[in-house]
Amino acid sequence: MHQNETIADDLDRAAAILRTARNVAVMTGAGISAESGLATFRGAGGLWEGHAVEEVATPQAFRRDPSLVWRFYNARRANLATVKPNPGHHALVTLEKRLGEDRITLITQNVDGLHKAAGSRGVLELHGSLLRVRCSGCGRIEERGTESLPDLPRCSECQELLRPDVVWFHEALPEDVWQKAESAARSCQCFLVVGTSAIVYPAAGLIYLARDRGAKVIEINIAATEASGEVDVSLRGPSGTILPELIKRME
Ligand code: BJW
Ligand code: ZN
Repeated sequence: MHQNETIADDLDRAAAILRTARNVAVMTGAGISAESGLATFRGAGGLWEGHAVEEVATPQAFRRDPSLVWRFYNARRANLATVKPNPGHHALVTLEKRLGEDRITLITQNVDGLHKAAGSRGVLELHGSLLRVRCSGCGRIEERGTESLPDLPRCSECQELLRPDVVWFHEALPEDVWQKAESAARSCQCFLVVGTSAIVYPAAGLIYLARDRGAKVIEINIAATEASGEVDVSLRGPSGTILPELIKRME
């Protein structure tokens, strides 16, 4: 069969799964924001190229050299002010409107805030947000958007160091957010996974939790991932093109 026909067939199969599901869970990763101009984490041109992950995304790194860690995060926060959501993010807003908020849960590993910026309402941010800071002393959380911060920003209440409100390796995910994500994965009939390498746990485990509970799994990614062998439909291509096409085919 011609390759384009295979893709068209897979899109139709995926659209049929989405259409017949009572509840849908979507989990996104850095790939959905790639077409907004944000680097993904892994691979050539990735955010961590030139940075050892342990140097910037662990609590140990922050204790060792907080100013290095803040420079890395402040550069990413400043860059966020220059980007906007792409057609992939917008398609998920359309899907939320079409299904109604009670039938869809949008789970993201991303810390870029682009789903909310696009207008998605119920977003579960598993790994926190670059737009918030948290006090490493008193735990107070503040929205600071993309405003410029010093290399060693301090809490106005207790003077301890602030940190980005993101989840680093070896840290627990926010408990309430995780509970909601797990419950959505357990109770959906369709789990749509977009633009993630599915390497990082516990997030990647949601894919298998949903599948083991009987959900059909659809993957959208430009490349094969850790999860590709386990999914029902694999849509290979950029999410900014595939997601709008998929939503169109649900009509
Ligand atoms: C496109 C596209 C296009 C491109 N269209 N697609 C050994 C050592 C240490 C830890 C562990 C270990 N073994 C296991 C662990 C646990 C660890 C883990 O999973 N490590 C793995 C690397 C093995 N996990 C943790 O530590 C977690 N915590 C934990 O386990 O706690 C235990 C605990 C329990 C109770 C109490 C206390 C502790 C925490 C994980 C936190 C992850 N945080 C990060 C950083 C966030 C802050 C920041 O941004 O700096 O989250 S890591 C990073 O990876 C980020 C992402 O959300 C996450 C996932 O990455 P993602 O989104 O999948 O991006 P990429 O780059 O990997 O993939 C992009 C994909 O897009 C690719 O597939 C492309 O093909 C595709 N793509 N363009 C569609 N246009
Ligand atoms: Zn404080």
